[in-house]
Amino acid sequence: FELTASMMCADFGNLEKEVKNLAEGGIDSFHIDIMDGRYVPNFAMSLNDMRYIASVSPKPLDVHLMIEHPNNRIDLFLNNLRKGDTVYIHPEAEYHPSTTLQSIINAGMIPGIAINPGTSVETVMEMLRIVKKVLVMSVNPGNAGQMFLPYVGKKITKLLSMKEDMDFELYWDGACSADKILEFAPKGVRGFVLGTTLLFGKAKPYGETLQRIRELQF
Ligand code: S6P
Ligand code: MG
Repeated sequence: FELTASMMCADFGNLEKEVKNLAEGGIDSFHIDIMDGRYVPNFAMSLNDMRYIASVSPKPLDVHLMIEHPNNRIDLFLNNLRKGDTVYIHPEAEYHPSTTLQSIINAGMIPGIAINPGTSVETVMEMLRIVKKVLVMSVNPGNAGQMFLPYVGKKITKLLSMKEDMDFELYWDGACSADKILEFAPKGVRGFVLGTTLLFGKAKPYGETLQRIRELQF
């Protein structure tokens, strides 16, 4: 399984060092939470933060756009990413989300959608045929350090059964803990976004934490 670092939880005073330590510690990619204070009630990282991390990161970026009408200025993000980076949009934030996904595909990036806890699989069904990645939100988007919402479990089970006939992989975002990885990695969830619950703000070096997660006994 893949492990991604939620960079809004990193120490911004030492961003280059944080990126280096995480990369050397074995992280697979960097998760960049972009917020506009409208689609979600918070501001997190900005375009410039993303650009900076892209410039110092040896690993792919995983950009999570929590902004209204991302297609209006999607070029600003796409022009500053590398082919093979992932861009997730929230379908509810766009009138024509499949047009936005097409812009992402045309630029050579991996298209993804993020599904909110209150959004059902049926509403995003058609987009599941276009995307390569689905980010299941197990907390409401906007903040790190929230509680896991247990009712999301049923939706993950449903998506896992659907992905057999489709071409997407499932990723977990929000309150990701060791017991969730233990439960859901064997069931087929491909990757996990690590934030304050498991990775940041701990006394241990990132490399040690990441190694312990990889050694979890299933
Ligand atoms: C939430 C955001 C997430 C968080 C992540 C933090 O709006 O999309 O990526 O940063 O969930 O992890 P944790 O363990 O603090 O919940
Ligand atoms: Mg996120």
